[in-house]
Amino acid sequence: MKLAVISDIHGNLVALDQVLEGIDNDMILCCGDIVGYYTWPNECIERLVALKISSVMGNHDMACITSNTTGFNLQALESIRWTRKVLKKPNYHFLSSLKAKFRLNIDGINILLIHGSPRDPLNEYILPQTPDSLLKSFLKSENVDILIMGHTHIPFVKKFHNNIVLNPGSVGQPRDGNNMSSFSMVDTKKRKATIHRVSYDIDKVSDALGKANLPFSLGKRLYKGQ
Ligand SMILES: [Mn+2]
Repeated sequence: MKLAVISDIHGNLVALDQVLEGIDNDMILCCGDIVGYYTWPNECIERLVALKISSVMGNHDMACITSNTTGFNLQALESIRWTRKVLKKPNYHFLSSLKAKFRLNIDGINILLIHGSPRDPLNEYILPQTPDSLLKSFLKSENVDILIMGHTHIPFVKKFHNNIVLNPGSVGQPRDGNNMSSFSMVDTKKRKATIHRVSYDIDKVSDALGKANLPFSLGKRLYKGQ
C-alpha cells in the first residue's frame, strides 16, 4: 500500500491544501500538531475529518485542549490562547479524542505513529542526528517495522535492513531551512519512504496573522523555513 504521512500542520490551511493536492495515496496519516501557530485550526481539523486522515496527538493539540502551556514560548502561548478562543466544539472534541500512539498493520507490516518518541510521545525531539542505536532500540521495544515520528519539523528517513524510521517534516512550519512544506510517501510493499516538498503562498498565511492579531514573527519564520 502507498501511504502518505503528514505532520505539524499547525493551523496552516494554505500549506495543508497545497500538500493534499499532490497526494493521491490510498491512505493518509498525520503525526499530530494539527493546531497552534496559524489561523485556520477549525478548517485544518475539518479537512482531516473529511478525508478520514488518522492522527495522533501532538503537544500543541494537547495544550489547546488542556490550556497547559508549560515549556511554550510567548508566540506559541499567544497562539494557543487564540486557538482556544476560535476552536469550535466538535473540533475541540476531535482533538480530545486523539491518542498518543497509533498502531496499524498493512501488508503484514507493523507501523507505529507517534508525535514525539515512544518513551515520551508528546515532547521528546528525535532529530536526524539522534544516534541510530536509540532508533533501533525503539523499533525493537515497540516491535514495529516502520516507526513514524513528527514534532521536530525536520524531515529524515533512515533505513535499517527492512525497517524504517522516519519523520515526514512539517506541513505548516518547516524548520530545516527550506520553506517548502514537507511530507512523506511510504510504499509498504517496497519498504521505501521518500520526502517530498511543495511551495505554497506564504504571504497569505502571514497576512492572516496580522488580521488575527497574532505575532508577526510567526510569519517571518515561514519565509526562512525556521
Ligand atoms: Mn509541532
